[in-house]
Amino acid sequence: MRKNILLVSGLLGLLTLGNTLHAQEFRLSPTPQTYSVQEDSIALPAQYQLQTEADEALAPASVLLRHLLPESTSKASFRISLGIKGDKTVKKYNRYIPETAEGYYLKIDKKGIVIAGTDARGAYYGVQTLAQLLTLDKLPQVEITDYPDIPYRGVVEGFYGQPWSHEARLSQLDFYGRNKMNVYIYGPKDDPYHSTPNWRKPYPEKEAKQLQELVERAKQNNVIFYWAIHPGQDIKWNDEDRDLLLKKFESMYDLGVRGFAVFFDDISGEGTKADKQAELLNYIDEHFIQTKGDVSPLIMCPTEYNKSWTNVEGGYLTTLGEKLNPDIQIMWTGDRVVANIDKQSMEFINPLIRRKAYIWWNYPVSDYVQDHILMGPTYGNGTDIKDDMTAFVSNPMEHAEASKISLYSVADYTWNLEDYDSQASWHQALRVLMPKHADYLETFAIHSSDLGKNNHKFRREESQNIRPALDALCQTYKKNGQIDKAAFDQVKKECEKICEAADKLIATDENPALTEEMAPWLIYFKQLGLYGQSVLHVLEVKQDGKQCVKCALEQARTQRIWLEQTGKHLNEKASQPGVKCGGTYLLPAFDGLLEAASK
Ligand code: LOG
Repeated sequence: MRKNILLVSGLLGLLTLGNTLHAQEFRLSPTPQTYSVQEDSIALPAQYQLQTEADEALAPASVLLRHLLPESTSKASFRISLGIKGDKTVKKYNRYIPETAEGYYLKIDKKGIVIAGTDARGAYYGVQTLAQLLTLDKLPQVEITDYPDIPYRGVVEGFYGQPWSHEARLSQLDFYGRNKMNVYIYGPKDDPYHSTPNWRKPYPEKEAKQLQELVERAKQNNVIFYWAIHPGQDIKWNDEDRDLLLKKFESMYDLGVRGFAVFFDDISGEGTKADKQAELLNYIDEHFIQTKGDVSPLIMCPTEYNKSWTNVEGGYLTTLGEKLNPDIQIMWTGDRVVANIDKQSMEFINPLIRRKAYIWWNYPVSDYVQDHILMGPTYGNGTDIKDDMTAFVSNPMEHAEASKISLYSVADYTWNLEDYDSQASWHQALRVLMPKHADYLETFAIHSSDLGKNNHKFRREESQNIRPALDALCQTYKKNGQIDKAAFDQVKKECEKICEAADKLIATDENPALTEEMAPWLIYFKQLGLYGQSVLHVLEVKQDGKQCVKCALEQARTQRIWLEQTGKHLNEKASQPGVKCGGTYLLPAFDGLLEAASK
């Protein structure tokens, strides 16, 4: 008989189902705050009875629950109860429900399942956790008390370049719901109706209809859809422009939008004046946000939105801090435009703006390194700053599907900072995106992580798995022309893996959107693997002395040209044209070896 052994590692919610043949690892993500599990799991009975409250706010949770468990029958004794603190269905469990907004209590035992939310969104998150547990063969008997560390978690589509497609956005919103993120801010720099000069105009019919659809989808996923305007480059500080802005917001409200933001980033001239910005925003707050009554707090992005661009004496941020109504949220990207956020960065900004900052994290955005695709682990933000911010939203790449690697981890981090494990989260993200090709995806991702030299001086680890071997091989070879056999074999194996990964990922239909986005880089990646192999071949031929060294050298040099040309002629229209990956360690190592072998 098969027996599942459940191991709980601390509060991590890491649950290993030990099976002699098919050991599989299971981790709830985002990592729950507290989690306890009993040794024996149960089979979900064929007959069960769903009990939910007929509350409109609870609709996304009950719709999801019914979708997961469609066979409810009133006769069954196994009860599945869903409700919010105070509801009859979950009354018995009131004292277990966490205080924190969006929390939930989930209990699974032989008698039934209870999902009791602190509020409607909490109940929804409880059902999402159940959805993850239902992917297991058997249901573990668990008690989970869970809530988010950061009140607002999500994404700001705020990059330059090709805005996401409608389809991509729909898929993103589903992804946010599944991963307990509650914010999506619409603000693509290259949407003409978001920015200067067309921010004053209403959307054409087709775009308006699509936005309406997005709002609806966000609602189903319990995501707040914010629409952002970027008027600063040509706004006149007069009643006419103020009213045009409000009129635009009103038209967005009519499409269903219930969250609004005003961005004053990346502008110059009149629009940058703090007192004028504050006056306008307070007006919007008082005459629109507050009067509507069903709208989320107003968000603003300041012109001085990071420390390196801040002139404290100039008084810009101090003015905003003093003048802006306290319920208006102020965005902040950290010490630089692109920076990890830590305690010190929060201690700088919060006193200046007299509130907790709304973090706009510029990762994995790649609009300043468009020749790169950023697929590596998400790491570097403080784990001790949960009480210092109201929100943490990530600005992603124009590659929506590939961005999910990082967004998955942003969801995990913002939910539970202390238990965040960037490596584990990354591995799992790869598995979520391409369950059957995860190992190949990992091979590609590990070599497509760093940004290369860039204006923002933001770098990421790359090729960590093979660096020791690459270093050892290069050092000994350059020193005395000797081949470190163990290192050589490892690098050779890695080159084979690279070629195989490129082949598998380009040919699979497991996640077509992801393959499409990666394709230019995969084409290059294959050439990189082949180049590595040709360089290693030179080393071998030189050592055994039996084959034509000149021929091997010529072949490697030609392969290098193939690589160069391939990289140059892909992604040609980008601001940083071409494609690059493996540029931080792999390529310099191969080049160095070839040069040494040429001597
Ligand atoms: C822009 C943003 C862009 C990002 C990275 C903010 C607040 N604004 O330098 O639209 O995607 O940097 O290039 C920005 O970050 N300006």
